[in-house]
Amino acid sequence: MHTDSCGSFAAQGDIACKFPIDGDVASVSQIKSGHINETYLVTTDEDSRYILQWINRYVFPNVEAIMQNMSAISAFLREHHKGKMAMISYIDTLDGHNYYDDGQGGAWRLYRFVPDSICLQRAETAEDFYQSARGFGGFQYALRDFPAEQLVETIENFHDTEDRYKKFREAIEADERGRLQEVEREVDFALKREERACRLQKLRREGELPVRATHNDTKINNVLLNKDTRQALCVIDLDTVMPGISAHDFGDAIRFGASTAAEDEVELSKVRLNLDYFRAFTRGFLESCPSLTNMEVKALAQGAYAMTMECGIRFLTDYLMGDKYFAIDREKHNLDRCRTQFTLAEDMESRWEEMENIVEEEYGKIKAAAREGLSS
Ligand code: GN1
Ligand code: MG
Repeated sequence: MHTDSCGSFAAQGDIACKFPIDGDVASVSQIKSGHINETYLVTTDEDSRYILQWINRYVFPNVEAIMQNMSAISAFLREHHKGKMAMISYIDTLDGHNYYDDGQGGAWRLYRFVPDSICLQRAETAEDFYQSARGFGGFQYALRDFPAEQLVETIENFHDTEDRYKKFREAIEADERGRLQEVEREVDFALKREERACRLQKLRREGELPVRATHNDTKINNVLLNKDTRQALCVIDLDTVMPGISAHDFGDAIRFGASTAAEDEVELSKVRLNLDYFRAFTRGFLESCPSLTNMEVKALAQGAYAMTMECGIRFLTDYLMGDKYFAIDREKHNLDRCRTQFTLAEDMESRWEEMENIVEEEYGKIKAAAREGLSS
């Protein structure tokens, strides 16, 4: 078996053999994508390719629940949207389990690499970003009648921004790594914006925003595009599909994909909201998800702001707690990530009207086209 230059992947190769793969493992390489789970590409001597994933049990203690949610969603999409919404399917282990427990705390699962797919870490063009919006919007639309209450909450209060603030305060209080002094400016920035960051929570509680089965982790690297047409092929990383609100799916995609810089950029002057990308995503999301209510559409810009602030305080909370949750590649990585999010949120504040106008304009165009369709 071939080993990669960055180390031996023999262990992952052995784990892949616990599943009924075609041929013998020829090579394993790590795909650097995401901060929680670890992902590997496994190729066999028969040229079959698989994606093997190690599930982080600190973040997902209930592996059964994530696999159960996934099966429920797959079954629903197969029944109601046959052929329209591609889904990855996990392969059972040789002894019939939907994941492999390595006996050392590790949980592993495997699926076939989706042919002709690419996974982008950043949109190369506004069109790529538009396509990712079609993927996530289409996913949301396909699940519009899915009984969200049947899903297990795999991470409690995941996008409950108020609860995120509560945990943030606890981390400040505990200051277990003595890092508080260094981040006073960031703490102050976050606390001043608490009410604004939590506005959607209130609307959800008051029943103004419907609770649906949402993806909750809509970074562009969670939708596969066709490598030739670059159209959305399939939404992946369904571990956080849970009851939620649509504005969060819109918003998380924006905070990651419509920023002019990487999530961990250290040169903060490079971090801005790219309004062309914002428009492209809005158009794709609204076109592919016509089931959104007027209130949901009105909440989209706020969703982008809420997700950016929330992610910023999550990074900061983890930094204060000693980097336990998000994988880091360097010292202060989580602090750098927090700073980009806050810079982006501040930029959104100054471009609020433009963001709202874009949503309104794109929504107007879609409604006008629908009316025209009806009358012709
Ligand atoms: C984590 O691992 P990844 O990149 O799919 C996190 C998201 C954050 C994101 C920040 C389960 O997602 O909520 O928005 O990092 N996932 C979980 O980049 O916490
Ligand atoms: Mg993820």
